[in-house]
Amino acid sequence: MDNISYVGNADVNAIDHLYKMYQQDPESVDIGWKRFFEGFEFSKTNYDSDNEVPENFQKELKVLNLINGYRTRGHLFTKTNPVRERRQHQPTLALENFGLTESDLDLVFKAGEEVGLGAVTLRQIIDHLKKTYCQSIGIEFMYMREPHMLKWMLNAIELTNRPTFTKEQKTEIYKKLMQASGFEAFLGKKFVGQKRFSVEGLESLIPALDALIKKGSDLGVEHFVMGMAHRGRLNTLANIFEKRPRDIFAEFEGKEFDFNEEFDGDVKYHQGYTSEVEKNGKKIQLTLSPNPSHLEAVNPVVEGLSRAKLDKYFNNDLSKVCPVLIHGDAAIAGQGVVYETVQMAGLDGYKTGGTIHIVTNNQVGFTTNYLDGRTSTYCTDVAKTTLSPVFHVNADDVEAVIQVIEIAVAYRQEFKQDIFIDLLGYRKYGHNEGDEPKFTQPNLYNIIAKHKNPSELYLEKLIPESNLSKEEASSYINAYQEYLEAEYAESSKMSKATVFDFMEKEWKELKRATKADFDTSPETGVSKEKLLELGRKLATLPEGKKYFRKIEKIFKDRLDAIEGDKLDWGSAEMLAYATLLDEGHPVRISGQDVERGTFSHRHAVVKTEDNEEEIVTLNLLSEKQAPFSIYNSFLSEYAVLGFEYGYSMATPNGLTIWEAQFGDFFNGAQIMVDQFITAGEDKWSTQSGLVMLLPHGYEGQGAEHSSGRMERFLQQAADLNIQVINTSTPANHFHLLRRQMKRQFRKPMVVFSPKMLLRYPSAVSSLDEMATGRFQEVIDDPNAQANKVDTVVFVSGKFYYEASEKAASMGVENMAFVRVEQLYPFPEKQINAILEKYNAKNIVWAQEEPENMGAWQYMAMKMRDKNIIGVTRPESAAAAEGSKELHLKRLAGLWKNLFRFATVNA
Ligand SMILES: Cc1ncc(C[n+]2csc(CCOP(=O)(O)OP(=O)(O)O)c2C)c(N)n1
Ligand SMILES: [Mg+2]
Repeated sequence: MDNISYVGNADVNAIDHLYKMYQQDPESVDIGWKRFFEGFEFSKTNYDSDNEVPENFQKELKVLNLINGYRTRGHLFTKTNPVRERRQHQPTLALENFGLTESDLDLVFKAGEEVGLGAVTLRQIIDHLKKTYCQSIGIEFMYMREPHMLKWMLNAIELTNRPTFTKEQKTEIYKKLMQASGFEAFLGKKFVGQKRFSVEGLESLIPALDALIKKGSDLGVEHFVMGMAHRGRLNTLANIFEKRPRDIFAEFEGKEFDFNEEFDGDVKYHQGYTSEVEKNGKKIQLTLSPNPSHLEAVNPVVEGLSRAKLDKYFNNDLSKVCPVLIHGDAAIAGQGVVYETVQMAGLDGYKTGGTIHIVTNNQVGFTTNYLDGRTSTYCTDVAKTTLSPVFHVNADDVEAVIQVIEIAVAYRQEFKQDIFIDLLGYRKYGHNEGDEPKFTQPNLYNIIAKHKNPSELYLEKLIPESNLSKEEASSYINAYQEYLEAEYAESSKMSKATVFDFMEKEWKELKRATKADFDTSPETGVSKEKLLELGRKLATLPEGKKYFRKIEKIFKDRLDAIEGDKLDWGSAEMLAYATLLDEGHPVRISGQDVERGTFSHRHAVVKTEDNEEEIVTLNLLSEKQAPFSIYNSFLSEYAVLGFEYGYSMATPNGLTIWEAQFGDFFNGAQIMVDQFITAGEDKWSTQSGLVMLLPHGYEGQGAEHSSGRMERFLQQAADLNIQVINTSTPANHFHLLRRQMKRQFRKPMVVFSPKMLLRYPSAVSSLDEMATGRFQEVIDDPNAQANKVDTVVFVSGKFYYEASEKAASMGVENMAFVRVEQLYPFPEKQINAILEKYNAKNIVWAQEEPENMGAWQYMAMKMRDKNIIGVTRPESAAAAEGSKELHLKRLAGLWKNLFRFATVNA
């Protein structure tokens, strides 16, 4: 039975058995077979309905089995590769593999109705199937599980077969193809040997994107958000986004950017772009996300950008925004973030109504042949994770490419799910224009050198069809070349290259930060009455519902904390959100288990005990409030952080937060931090107010539950790129979160958030501390008497409590414990003021992290003129000790080291 769906093992008895099962219970067989039997139930009605299956009915079954064979395996026998023979796959679709013979070819079969032909000969059926499934398009879709979707797809491909384009449409397609080739040829001529990552061999990408936008806009899409790597990006910018070629040429000419000094910029094929184009009389918004070299990393960022646009402008109408991801064949197969992104597609917190994935498949990754690039048959096999259909299409057959693009966008609009197009072409040159491909693929590149480009091939088809004359084509080619020449002339007059504002519309109210902006923090207090009003609302569960007793207690404690003026971390955090929501700033939080909170401190979402109704008190504040969204993420860091980064880039007015389960796990998303979060503004002049909450602190929980790797962020801190924070009080956390929305610019922020302090009796704040004031970058020691202090110990986060309490227990009075709550931007003025106040003999940085981690090396650098002394755990390869015992032992060593400065005996 296992082999029954393989046509090579087609055994009529087995099918007969399956059919009997189907008759007893249609649900007992696979959907493919169910569909298959449904389709020819009609045949049966024409035969005697006794239990014996007559011979001609058996033959009908064989023909149906053959139809099924083409549908499921036809894609293995296509002509989709323009430059190579395809690999051989077994079993083939030969007649004998279905128990049929040549002599059956001219018999008439009712099974033809299954493919919309009516009763016709087997020859006609096969001819139709070959045209549909085994020419320039190969389709994988029979694994789709929903019958209505399967039916839609069958209709789209079998009934439409090859569409006939009008003369005008063909001319349009030709023009786009000609522009794609013409643009590359022009760059090749003017900028010899410069990297441009030519699209040649896959030029049909350009008419494909053009058709995608046209068809998509006909079907209601108003905004396309795209992500793509190097290949064909400049061509896409010029011919799809309508970026002026002169601006691209100015970049090729190496002109300086017209921008401030600190801006480092990025290579021309990484910059983002936003534009508005007109298609069929409609204005369509196009966004191309900036992109680092790290292949596929942009995928979740595009999804986040798309989701933000859906939430903000379209009330979550998924038909209005369409994400498009363009992948390389090697990258899509090799990079795990593709899988993570695909897994997000249907999740409540992340869905964007289906992504159109296009693979620019040139059958090679740099020098690596596709055979060494993957185990799966196709580079797109990740699509099967979500049972998404895949079209493999010969990139030389541009009409076939347009056909599948149009089906894909219609499918996406109909079902709001992902779909893949594997555009199979070749790479005309080496990896870049200075690279020699014959070192590694001599045979293939001999063939490619002689292969005509797709626009020539298309012209050769159009001329005999009388759809285009040679003269007309020449006039189009000449006009385009003249246009490029004119643009080239303009570019040489430009003194600087332009930096384009990415998503200017969203960001026009905001400015860029300067150093002076960090001298102090803005006022972020909220009146006590307002805090009490909002606090009561967020801490009161709606009446008339049944709650778990422990939850009622937590909410009562929260209310008591607010009314009793002793706010713990969780209450202060919730109040920060409530006030921001009340002031019109949407708040979005995602991460693993964030709804309750990993450490059970948040309870932003409460489930009723009897029917699991979700109660979110932060959405019950007032009619006018901004929305609060909180989502438990799936178990990913890389894609989720990328998504939230993208979301924040499109949502300057909202607070976007990603929380790690423990800070230790953030490094699964290290690429997002290095390539986007810390460097985005410097490379692409984009801004983001993303907040990363990384639970951090040495509490004896082991090597992977202790450290958010502060040292890594501090090493990257430069040019005011991020804010690195380790706060110690609920009130400061409150001001910190509010500050993020109350400045005229946005900066990503990483917060080493506490675990222990969530329930630490002395880590509480009063409403007064939140009603006035601002975020304090540095907090002086409230207990120190300046005249007694000869040693100033700078500390950070929860370690303050441990160190100062230890000192108090020892009766130490000569040491002041000063908290550096903001590590970067370095609060130099505030630190100097404190040092002046104490005029101490010893200046110490004390931390619980090992010597090679934490903020020590950074502080040593920032305070190198102050003879600062470091007190740390000993250097360590692992981030923390593996047991509580060893943790305590090392802590004892740390105290010994620190309190050598004490003037009392320990
Ligand atoms: C994550 C990552 N690893 C390695 C590289 C280096 N690299 C640049 S292009 C390339 C090959 C990409 O092949 P493919 O995805 O097929 O795109 P193509 O250049 O063929 O269009 C590699 C390995 C990179 N940019 N990113
Ligand atoms: Mg490739």
